[in-house]
This record gives sequence, C-alpha cells and structure tokens, in this order.
Amino acid sequence: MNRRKFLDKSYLGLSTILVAPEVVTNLGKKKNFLTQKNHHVFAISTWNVPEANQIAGKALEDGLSAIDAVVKGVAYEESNLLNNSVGKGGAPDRNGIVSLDACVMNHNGDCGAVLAVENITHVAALAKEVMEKTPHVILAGKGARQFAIKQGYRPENLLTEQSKKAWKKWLKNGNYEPEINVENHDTIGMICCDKSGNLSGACTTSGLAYKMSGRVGDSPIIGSGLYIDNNIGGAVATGLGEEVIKTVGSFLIVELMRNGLSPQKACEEAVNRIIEKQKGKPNFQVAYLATNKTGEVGAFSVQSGFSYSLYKSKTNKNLVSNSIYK
Ligand code: SD4
Repeated sequence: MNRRKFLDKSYLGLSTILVAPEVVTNLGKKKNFLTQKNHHVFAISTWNVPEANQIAGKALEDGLSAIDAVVKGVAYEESNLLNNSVGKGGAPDRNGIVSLDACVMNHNGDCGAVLAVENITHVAALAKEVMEKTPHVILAGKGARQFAIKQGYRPENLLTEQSKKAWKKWLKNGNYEPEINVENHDTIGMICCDKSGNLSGACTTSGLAYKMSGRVGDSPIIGSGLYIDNNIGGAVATGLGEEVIKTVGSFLIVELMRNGLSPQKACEEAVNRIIEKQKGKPNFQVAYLATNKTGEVGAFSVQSGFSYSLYKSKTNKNLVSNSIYK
C-alpha cells in the first residue's frame, strides 16, 4: 500500500469515527421516534376501578406521559368518597384520624413517597412533587403535610360521616384484626405505559382500616407496594402490607421477570414466598399485579376475590385474578 492510499484509508477511517456517532445518534433518534409513534399504550390497576383506569388510559391515548397518567388516574379514586381504602373517605386509624400513604416511580427510576399524611386528598400527586421538587424520596407526617400546603394543596377533612359511623361501630369491639379484603374497591396500585413505551406507576391508600396511629404499610414503600424498571416491567401490591414489606414483593416480582419469568409466574412466586412461611391457610389477603415491557400482564393473590382493571386497545376490562386459596 503506498502512502497516498494509506492516507486515503486512514482519512476514511477517521471520517467513519467522526461521522459514526452522529449516524448512530440519528438512527437512535429515528428509532425512538418510530417507537414513540407506534407504541401501544396500556393501563393496569388493582381492583375494579373502571373510571380511574379509563381516565389513565384516555390520558395515555391523548399523549400524556405515563407518570402524569398514573397520577391523573389514581386521583379519581383519591377523591371518590365511596372508596374507603383510598384518599378522602378512607377508613381512619383507631383514633379516628385518616392518614394517607402514596408513592410514584417513573421510567428513569426516580421515585417519591409520602407517609402518614393528614388532610391532603391527592397524595400520589404530592409524592410526585416530592420526587420532582425536593432532593428527597420520602416525606412523612407533618413535614409532608407542610410541604403539601406550601405547594398549594388545600387542607381538607378526610373523615366522611360514613367512615366516622363505621369507625364508631368498630370502636364498640375494637378488635385489632386485619380484615381480608375481598371487596371491589381497595388500595389502588396503577402502572401505565405511554406512547414512548415508558412505564411509570403509583400506589395510594389510607392503609389498613383502624390501624395503630403512625402505622405505615407497603403502599408508599418503593420495592414493596410498587416497583418499576423501565427495561423490565413493573409490579404493584395490595392487601396486608406487613407481609408485602417482609418479602419486598414488587421488587421481587420485577427481579423475577428480569430473570425470565412471565409476569404471571413472577406474581405466583411472590405470593408463594409469603405463603411458605405460614402455618396453614392465612387469614389475610395479599395480591399482586405486574406487567412486563411488552404489556403481558400477570396477577395472583392469596385469597380469592382479587380482580384488576386493564385498559388496552381503547377497551377497559375488569379481570378476575387466580389465587392460592379458593
Ligand atoms: C396497607 N397495602 O397499608 C395497604 C392496604 C391495602 O387492601 O392494600 N389494603 O397495608
């Protein structure tokens, strides 16, 4: 090879090196652009919450990001007075005080949570504000409430007449027995996938009815009540939070999916982790709902009675989950 040819070649090589990143970037952008346009959106929620799931699904169709869609969707249940496990109208603690827990997690792995917050209805939105506007992940109690008020949230009385009546009735016996939740409305855990193919989730609850003052369950604990990994999928939990926390349920499910399990098998395995430590049939409910990146959904619970909402292809459905015990 003469010097001239060598220089030509090395020039070519150099130009490839210089040009390549741009080409790759452009291709990358093009690919992202195509994915953005073509991705099928979906929304899943624990329990039969058609309105909340529909609101989120519609928001996704309209081009909202997954994180904004989950917050918008769960907000419906937070202000639904008939849902006595979430937001305003939620069951109080044993002192008659309603305190709420929530968390959110986005496709970047950023998250925010608020624990034991009083007088604020939209705690999932508040958790998002913690994520976006503070250097922290968790704000609890009075600090979370103060932060909410600074952000312009209006303090409200969250104890409705109906919840007060039920609490007073409970006080007569005052048995501290966590109840098996088989009713249709419960803690709402929601995962959305937006047009860019990004996943985000939210979990919001008033916690166990008549809990001890200060008790916090799994719902606002990242990895327990909710976990998202945008490369793998996401999971949410409902039911007796203590059992979910002990097994870090949602993180476990996402890790099982990372290792190749389907969302269904991963949920079943996470329920098994709880059950294998019990002597006989437990008297509590725990239920999981999960999705992977392709929109494959799995659900499984300890007791029967768990169902979930699925918005896909502009259709909203309520589907019954399988359980270990019938
Ligand atoms: C908690 N997991 O505080 C929540 C309660 C719940 O159905 O999901 N209830 O433990």
